[in-house]
Amino acid sequence: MITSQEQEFEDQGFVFIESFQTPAQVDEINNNLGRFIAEVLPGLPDEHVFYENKSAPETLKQIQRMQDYDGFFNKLMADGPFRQLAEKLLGSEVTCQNMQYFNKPPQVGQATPAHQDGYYFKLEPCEAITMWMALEPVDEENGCVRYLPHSHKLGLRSHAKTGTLGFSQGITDFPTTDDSSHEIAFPANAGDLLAHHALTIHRADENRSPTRTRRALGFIYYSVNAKQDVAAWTRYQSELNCNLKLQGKI
Ligand SMILES: O=C(O)CCC(=O)C(=O)O
Repeated sequence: MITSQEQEFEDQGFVFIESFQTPAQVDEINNNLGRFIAEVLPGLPDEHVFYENKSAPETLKQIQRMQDYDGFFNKLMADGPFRQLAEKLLGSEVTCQNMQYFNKPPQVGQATPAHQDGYYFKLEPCEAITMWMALEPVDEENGCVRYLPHSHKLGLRSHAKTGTLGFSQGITDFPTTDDSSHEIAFPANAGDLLAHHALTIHRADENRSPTRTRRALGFIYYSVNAKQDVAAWTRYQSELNCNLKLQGKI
């Protein structure tokens, strides 16, 4: 049976689910995140940890592939409501790809350029989903996620390098007048979840708050029907990592 969530995902390219996790569950995630940052993060390779300013630990902005480094985050991604929702919305079994921590530290947290995740994933067919769950209140001031409804039905737009660490590619002609008039901002509370199709155009502003962080967790799942061009993906990743190292960003 098709539920309204699946219908909305299919029509709009995203769904917004309030209180996907309870306050107690969010506390448990935040506690484990604190433990991960204190104990696990120091052992991660440079290409999986990004700072706005590498010499200032408080400017930590992204962690990649958390599920590979920690049992708690592996279970959270692989086993439970996030994966179940991914399978329901995509209508297929999924594989777990990447669990990410996203922060925009106050004063320095940069904007997320408009992009389509599918441009990075190199999948055929492009069947994948990204979930994004707020770990604290997120609004227009500290940089909430913004979606362009129905954009997942219009194919991939042209992307080019952005210079933004963690979001290396952005849509070249964004925003058109049409983009600006249709974009919707999604303020969220801790535990609220956004889930978008890999072709849905999205972005977020910089953090303009002088004091508040903007912390969230991301979950990327591919449909088992999607085949990755592994050679193209590996080539792109190693070129990117090499450039980031040369620029002293990682
Ligand atoms: O956290 C953000 O600013 C955006 C995250 C994002 O683009 C994604 O999860 O695909």
